[in-house]
Parts: sequence; C-alpha cells; structure tokens
Amino acid sequence: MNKRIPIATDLEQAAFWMPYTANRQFKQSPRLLVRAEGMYYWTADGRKVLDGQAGLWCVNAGHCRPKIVEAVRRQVGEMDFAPTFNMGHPVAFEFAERLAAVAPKGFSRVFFTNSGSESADTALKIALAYHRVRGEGQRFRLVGRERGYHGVNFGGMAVGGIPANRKAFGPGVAGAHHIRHTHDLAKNAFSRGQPKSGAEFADDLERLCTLNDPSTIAAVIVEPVAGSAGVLVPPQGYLQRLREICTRHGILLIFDEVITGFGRLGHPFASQRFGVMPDLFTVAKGMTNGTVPMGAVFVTQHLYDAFMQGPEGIEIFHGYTYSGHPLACAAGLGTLDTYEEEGLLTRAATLEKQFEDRAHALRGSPHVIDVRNCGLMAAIELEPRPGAPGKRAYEAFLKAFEAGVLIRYTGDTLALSPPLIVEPAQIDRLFDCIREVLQAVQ
Ligand code: PXG
Ligand code: PLP
Repeated sequence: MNKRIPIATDLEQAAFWMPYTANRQFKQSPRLLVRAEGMYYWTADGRKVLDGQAGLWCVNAGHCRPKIVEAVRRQVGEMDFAPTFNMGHPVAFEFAERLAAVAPKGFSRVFFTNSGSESADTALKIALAYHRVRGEGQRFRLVGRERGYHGVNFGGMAVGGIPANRKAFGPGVAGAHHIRHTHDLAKNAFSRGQPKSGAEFADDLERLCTLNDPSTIAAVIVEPVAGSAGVLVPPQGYLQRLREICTRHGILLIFDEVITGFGRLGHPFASQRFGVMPDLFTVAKGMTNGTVPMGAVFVTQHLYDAFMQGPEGIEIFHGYTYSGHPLACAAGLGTLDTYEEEGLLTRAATLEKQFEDRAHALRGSPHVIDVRNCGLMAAIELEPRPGAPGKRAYEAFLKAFEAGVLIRYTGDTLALSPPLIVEPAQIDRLFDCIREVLQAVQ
C-alpha cells in the first residue's frame, strides 16, 4: 500500500505551502491521499474513500482511466515537450480539432492555456483585443458578477466576486465591474434545478450600461452555474436576458465553463443545456480529466476572423510556454475517447433525477437552510453556527471523510460533484453519509 510519501514526520516543518488551505490546521492533522481508481481514493493509512467531488470538480471520467493513462505514457516517451510559438506539433492540432468537434456549433477555434485561471485571463484579453482590432478600442471595461469565481490571476480576480479572494490583493485591474449575484434565499430556497424567480437580476447589467456608457464595455463573464460560491443555479430566463442585453449593446458574453463544461450538467456544455450561446467560453478541469493541467478558450469563427483580417503578423500577443503541451493534449485525447465511448458527456442527465431527489430529501435534516442542484452538481447550505461561520460545514466535511466519503465545503455550504461514472448505489451512499453526518454535527 505504501507509496513514497517523502514528508517530514513533523509536518509543521513541511516545505509545501498548501494552496487555499489552513496550513497550520491541516499540518496538525493531515489528510493524505496516495492512490486513486475509478470512484475512489485511498488514504495513506489504507482507507478507501468515495470521491464525491471528482477530485476538485475535474475528474469527470473517474480516476486513473486506462485510455488516458496509456496516452500520457506513450506521449511522454515519444516527445516530452515541443514549443507552440512559431512551431507546431500534431497532437495539439489534433486535440484542437477534436475539441471543436464536441463544442457547440460555431465554436471552431481553440486557444490553449494550462488552467481555468489562465483561461479566464485569456478570454478577457481576447475580448479586449477583439474590440481593438475592429476599431472599438474604447471598450475597456470588464464585467463580472458578485459571487463569481474566475480563478486567481489578476484578470479573473478583478471580475471575480468572492470577497475573500480579493481583499488581500490590492486595487486590481482598472475598469472591472460587477453585476449582482442571483442568489435569493428568501424567494428561491429549496428550488429543484433552476429557480423560478430572478430573471430580472440580469437587468443589473443595464444599470452598469447606463452608468458607464455601454460602448465602453468589452465583455461580461459569468459562470452559467456558479460553482465555487456554492452551486448557484441561474434563475429561469436569466441567461437569456443577459444574452439579449449583451447583444443589444455589442458586449461580448463569456461563459466560464471550467466546472460546467464536459458533461457536468448532462450536456457537453452548459450553453447547450440552457439554450444560450456565449461569444467565447472557457474550459479547464474536465478537459483532460484532471490528469495533466490544461485549459482552453473557445471562440466563434466570427471572432477569430476579426483577428485574421487585422494587421499582418502575430494576431494576438498572448500565449503560454505550455499552451498545447504534448502531455496535456495526449491526456485530452484519451479523455475525449473515454467520454465518447462511455457516453459521459450526457450521462449526468440520466442520473439527475435520483441525484436531485436524494439531495432534496435532506430538507429537514438538522441545520439545512437550502438545497440547490443542477446536473450532477448539488449544494447543501447549512445555517452558520453563531459566531463561527464555516465551522459547521468544516466539521461535516471532516466527519464525512472519516466515514469514507470526500465532499467539498465552501463557507457553510457542502458541495457535491461526483465523477460522471458514479453509479446509483454510490449516489445513495453519498447522501446517506451526509444525512448521518448532519445528525452528528452540532
Ligand atoms: N473558473 C471557474 C468557473 C472555476 O470553477 C477556475 C476558473 C480556475 O481554474 P484553475 O484551474 O485555475 O483552478 C475555476 C476553478 C471549489 C474550487 O472548491 C473551485 C475551483 C478550483 C478549486 C476549488 O469550489 N474552480
Ligand atoms: N517569467 C519569465 C521570466 C519567463 O521567461 C516566462 C516565459 O518565458 C514567464 C514568466 C511565463 O511563463 P509561462 O509561459 O510558463 O506562463
């Protein structure tokens, strides 16, 4: 069982500064995962843990899938790295082609990045440069939404709307604005799927247009379903209305599909589920099943053409050393093969009813003040313990982990997003565990 774990016995001295983690707390009582397969992790002390969060919303096909593992092995032995600045390699071209083929109609061009954060910043930069190349360089404003998450780089942070992710990091990017979030507990608590009320929250964009002159706004970026902020599902008609306002004012609409992309909502992409098409969209995570870091921005042919009709030479001065990395592309090809062979990009639709029923059956369990769901995403929001926000969800997370189930928590919300290969009995196990944990948590 023992895998190499080269860590100090005194973990408090460990060199690893862990991301988004209470380091001191963690290092006093660490939780280490050492192996993964299918729906499960194994811990350093040999326990088997059901993965209720698909790694970190990314392992959509489950862990260590043979096609993906084999594709990466083959590639690393054949060509470890090749540049994509002024050079090319076939795997990157092939993967882009395959991605364009699964994307919604019209999204025929793909720009490679290495993460969701880089995808968000890339999409924002493409939007700015698009307007400029067409002679509308005055469009410099970027609009996000309260409670939005678009990664941790400066652009994504500027349009992001989770206060804790912003407060330590200074003034950020000039010209970033926010429309209000769509969460309305008073009206919409315990909505199954899309809440009925709240399409009018999209009109908040009109307010920003009036205030700032719409011809200065380059783009609006939103997650179709907000993930990090606790699974906020768009009210019925909301995305349609946002689309209409953007179109009316010549503003580009960017969907951040880093979590919703690649089957999470029962369609390959959220735009297809909701029947609303953006102008650009970002992906990462499930794109390579989390096996090798990678992200991308999809754009329409129309948007790409604007650049190709611009000045001769390099059309966009942007790119990463690892854009189109051979290992990531190989992992991505193995991932798409796996998704296609197993029908995973639509499988969530067949499980959604059971998942929704089980999630909403938690209404009435101790502390539960809301349940939200869409596709294979669900959130169970707990009443914060007075004077100790976040503590209750953290304890629920710990108890679930001790009971052999890994779930995510954010604030006082428990979030579920199992791999899309999850079986009905495993969905039952997930929710049985949460029910018991909620009984036990004070
Ligand atoms: N956009 C969205 C919509 C995301 O969910 C990113 C961008 C950034 O991706 P990278 O690959 O740079 O992390 C994300 C990432 C959570 C959680 O607990 C969510 C994310 C990452 C880590 C944890 O909800 N989302
Ligand atoms: N910093 C320095 C000094 C670099 O030379 C580079 C890339 O060449 C970067 C940052 C950006 O790195 P990446 O392309 O991996 O994002």
